[in-house]
Amino acid sequence: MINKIIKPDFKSTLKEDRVFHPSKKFSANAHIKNMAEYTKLYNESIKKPEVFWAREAENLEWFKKWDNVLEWKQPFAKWFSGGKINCSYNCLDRHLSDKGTQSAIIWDGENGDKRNITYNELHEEVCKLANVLKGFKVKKGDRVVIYLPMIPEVAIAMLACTRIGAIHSVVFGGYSSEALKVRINDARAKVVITVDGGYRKGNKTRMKDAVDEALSGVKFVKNVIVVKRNGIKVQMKKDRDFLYGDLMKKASSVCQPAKMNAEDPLFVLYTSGTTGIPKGVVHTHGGYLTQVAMSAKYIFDLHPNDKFWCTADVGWITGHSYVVYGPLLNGVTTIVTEGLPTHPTPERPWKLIDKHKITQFYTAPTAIRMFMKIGRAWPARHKLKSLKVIGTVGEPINPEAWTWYYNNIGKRRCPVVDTWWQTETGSILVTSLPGATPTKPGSATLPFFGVDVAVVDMKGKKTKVNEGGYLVINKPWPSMLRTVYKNDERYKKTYWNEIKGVYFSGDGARRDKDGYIWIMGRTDDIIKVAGHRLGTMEIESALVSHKAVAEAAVVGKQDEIKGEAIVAFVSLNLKFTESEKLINELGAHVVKCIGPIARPSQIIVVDDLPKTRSGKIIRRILKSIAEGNEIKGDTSTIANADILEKLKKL
Ligand code: 7RM
Repeated sequence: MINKIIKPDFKSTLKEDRVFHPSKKFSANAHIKNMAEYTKLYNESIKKPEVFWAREAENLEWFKKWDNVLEWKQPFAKWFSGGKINCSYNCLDRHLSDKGTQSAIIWDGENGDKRNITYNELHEEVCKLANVLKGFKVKKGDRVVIYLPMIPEVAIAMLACTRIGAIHSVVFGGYSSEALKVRINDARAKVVITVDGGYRKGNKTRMKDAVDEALSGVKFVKNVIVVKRNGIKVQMKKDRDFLYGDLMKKASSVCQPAKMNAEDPLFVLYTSGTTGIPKGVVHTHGGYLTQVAMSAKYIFDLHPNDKFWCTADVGWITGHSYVVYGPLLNGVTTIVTEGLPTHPTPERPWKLIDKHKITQFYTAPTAIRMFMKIGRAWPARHKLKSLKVIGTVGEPINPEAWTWYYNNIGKRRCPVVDTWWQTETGSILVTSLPGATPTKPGSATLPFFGVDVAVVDMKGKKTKVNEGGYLVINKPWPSMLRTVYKNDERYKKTYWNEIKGVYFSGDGARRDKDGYIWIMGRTDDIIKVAGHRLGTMEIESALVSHKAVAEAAVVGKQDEIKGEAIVAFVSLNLKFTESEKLINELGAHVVKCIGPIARPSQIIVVDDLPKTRSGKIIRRILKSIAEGNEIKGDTSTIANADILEKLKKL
């Protein structure tokens, strides 16, 4: 639910008038060459969605054609129902006759390890692992949790699930055992695929231990498959845990792809919402695959032999759609990298681009700002001549970072695509098209094909030019989430009830005189820290689960690199007093409950939190305090006004 007490600050201060046009040379070879082509297709996609999407779906291979392109009983959509399809078949088998020996995955490990996996090899591995899963009695519709670092096995595991129709749920490797447990429980997974441990800045991490902890007392997980990565010693529970390598040695490499219904779930991905419990976002086969394949093709202008590098972790939606499925559905090479891009040196990404002749680079503003801070000397040493398109995703990009990216990575040659979308949307919905759209730094530009967006007020009325409002989507699209796993009510309430009749994104935005969309950030209690999506409520529940904490309120504070940083205000239980030790302990406690990404950068102890008469914490005030700003707006609703004076002194 959006926080009705915080009226979002919709005044946009961003002024940016520059416009960048794609070069003639780029446009000449692009799938979409100019705005006239974009407009024509866009209009068709909105006026005749069934014609448009049927044509796009036909680019995939279906075992059986669909009966209906769309059945829409708001808020439940069915796309391509009656159709039969398989994801791994479309990512792999379909390409083998002409691309069998081409690289499907080029992997660059954190410790210098490298692997090059051809489509033939990937197909073989996927079939083998699918047979291993079958051996563990995994059937259509069963859930498999994947808790792995960025190693090729993560893609193999996802594809193996889709081959037999099992539903995968990838859990970000940086989540703690407790966060993992919540997800395994909600999904009621039958099998978990994990690793002994990974690497972080050269140090070995322990992941199997976290799985063991998460599984204590859990009966429904029958087997754990353990990939060997960093070689640390781990415990193997008899009859439950098996080494990936041992299992694969014995597995057959012949596995027929399951014929899945278009509307069968493909995966569940947990994402933060505005309550303490994450939501299992459900995506299905037919619609998701169709829109992910076509969005990757048009937005990154994919051509045969392209090498596509998306730096996201597969634990997030960006990794699902544009590390694994988008590139493989298009038969290009995907670059998979483990560890920080700046480790062992800040030169790593630029070296990699030149070495492999990478053609598309897709990253987040937080990474761009970090590269910017480290300095342009590093990319300046590299030609980066192979790059054609560079992209950004995850948070609003400030025009300075956009321009730096354009100048220093794109070398003023490559169009920048600023792509807006969400875990729930499955694929990119607002973006420029690199060969067509004139771009404005800081704007995600225009709606993608088939996407009917609007910026409206709470009543659903369109806002005026440049006036802020809520970004909504008027009509269903193929890769939209179908529901929240096992919770249709939460799905309806969160996405289709805030503003009547439309999909509520939770983002604030404005449209300028050219119809360009400028995203202004979240209007609810979700924050983006270094591109990671976190719910303030999750962090708050972690804090109050510590014995010293009486109450907690978490807000996002503007941060030069991370976009937002986490600031926590806590009041303590009577027996406890503030100390450095306690503050450190609280930070560590959040890490234990969620993971290092959720550690507050600041924890501030207060006597009391500012509240309304009905007891709701007024976060707006805390945000101003955290950012060192004057407290603006109405403060008359505060019940405990005396606390305000104390807070101001902080
Ligand atoms: C893909 C992803 C979704 C939230 C979304 C926005 C923010 C994403 C942009 C952006 C401005 C962008 N999925 N967001 N892309 N804001 N410009 N290009 O990030 O589910 O993890 O997060 O991210 O607030 O609602 S996500």
